[in-house]
Amino acid sequence: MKIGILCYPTYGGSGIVATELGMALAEKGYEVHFISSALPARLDVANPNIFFHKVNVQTYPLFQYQPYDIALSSMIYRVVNLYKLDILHAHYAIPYAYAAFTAKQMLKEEGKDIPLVTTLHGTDITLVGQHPSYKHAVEFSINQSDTITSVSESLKKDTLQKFQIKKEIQVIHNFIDNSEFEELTLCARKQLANDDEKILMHVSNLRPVKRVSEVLEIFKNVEKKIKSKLIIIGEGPDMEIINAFLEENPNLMDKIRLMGKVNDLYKILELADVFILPSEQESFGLAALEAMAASTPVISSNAGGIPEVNIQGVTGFLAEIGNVEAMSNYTYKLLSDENLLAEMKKNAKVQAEKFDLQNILPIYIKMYEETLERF
Ligand code: GMT
Repeated sequence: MKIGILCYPTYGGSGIVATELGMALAEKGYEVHFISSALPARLDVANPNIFFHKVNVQTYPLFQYQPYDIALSSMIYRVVNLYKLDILHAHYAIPYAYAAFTAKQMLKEEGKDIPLVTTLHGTDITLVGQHPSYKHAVEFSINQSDTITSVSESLKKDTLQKFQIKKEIQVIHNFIDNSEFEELTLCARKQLANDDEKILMHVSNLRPVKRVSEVLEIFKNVEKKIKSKLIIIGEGPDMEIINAFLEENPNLMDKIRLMGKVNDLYKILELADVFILPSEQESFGLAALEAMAASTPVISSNAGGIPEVNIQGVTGFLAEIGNVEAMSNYTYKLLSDENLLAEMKKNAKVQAEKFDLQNILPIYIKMYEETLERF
C-alpha cells in the first residue's frame, strides 16, 4: 500500500503522531509519502520507504497572503499521480482535509480518485475550526472524507456536538513507541537538580490553552514546602508570561530552567519526578503519554481527553481546569510520599504500555484496508 501523509511539520502533537505513524508504516514495508511545508521534525528520511515532498509556495507581490492551500492541493494531486498512491491520510482538518478534497476533485476530472482518511487532532475542532472564517469549510471537508478518525472519545464527542457530521467517527487513540524509552540513562540528573530536590517538568508549545502561568503557580506553591526544580521545555507565545513571572519572583530564578525545544526529549522526561499539564483544552495529551512512557506520573487538569490517558489516583492526579490549589496539593502529596511516587511511576509506565505503537499500529492498518475495501 502506498500512503500519502499530509501533516504539519513543526513540533506539535498532530505532526508528531503523523510522523511516528508514517515511520512505523515504512518500517513494516509500506511506501509512505509525506507532503508538508517543511521536513517534519522527527522524520527519518534515510528509510528507503519514506519520501518527502515539500510544498512550494510561490510568492507574488499581488498576494497579500500566499495561497498555501492551492500549492498544497496541487502537490497532493501531483504526488498521487506520479507515485500512484493508494490512500491519503490528512492529519488535522485545516487545511489538510480541505486541500486533499480539492486534489480528489482534480483527479476525478481525469476519471481517477483516491480514498481520504482524516484524523482530527483537537484544536482543528475545538478552537481554530470553530472560528466562523473556517467552520463551514472544516465541516464540509470532514464530511467529504472517506474515513474519519479521532484521537480520543472526548474529541469524537466534541466533534459531533460542534459540527453536523454525517459519517461514523472511529476513535484511534494516540500511541507511543515504548521501545524508544528502554535505553535511557539517568546520569544527567545531577546537572539539573541536587539529590535532595524533586524535578517538576512541563513540555508544551506554550500557547494560552496550556496555561503555563498555572504551571508556575503550582511550582511556586510546591517549592515552599519541598525542595524542587521546575524544567520547562518548549517555545511559544506565553514565554512572555514566564519571563514576567521570573521578574516578579527573582528568588525562583535559579530554580526554574527553560530549555526551549530539545531533541532528546525522552531522555530529559525520564529525569522528571512529576509532569504538570494544567491545560484548558487537550483532546488527548500526547505530552502526558510521553511523560508516562518515561515512568513519570502526571498532575493535570481534567480537560478533554486527558482522563482517557491520566487515571485519577493511579498514574497521577487530575483536578478541575483552573484549580491550581488542588493541583498544587496533589503535586505535594505525590512528591512528599516516596512510596506513592514509586507506585505511580510504575503505574504510569504500565499505562503507557497500553498505548504502545505495537497495539495501535494494527488498528490504523486495518482502518486503511477497510477504507480501501469500501471505496
Ligand atoms: O496541543 C497542541 O498545541 C498541538 C496540537 C496539534 O494539533 O499538534 O495537539 C493536539 O493534537 C495532539 C495529538 O493528537 C493531542 O495530543 C493534543 O492534546 C491536541 N491539543 C489540543 O487539543 C489542545
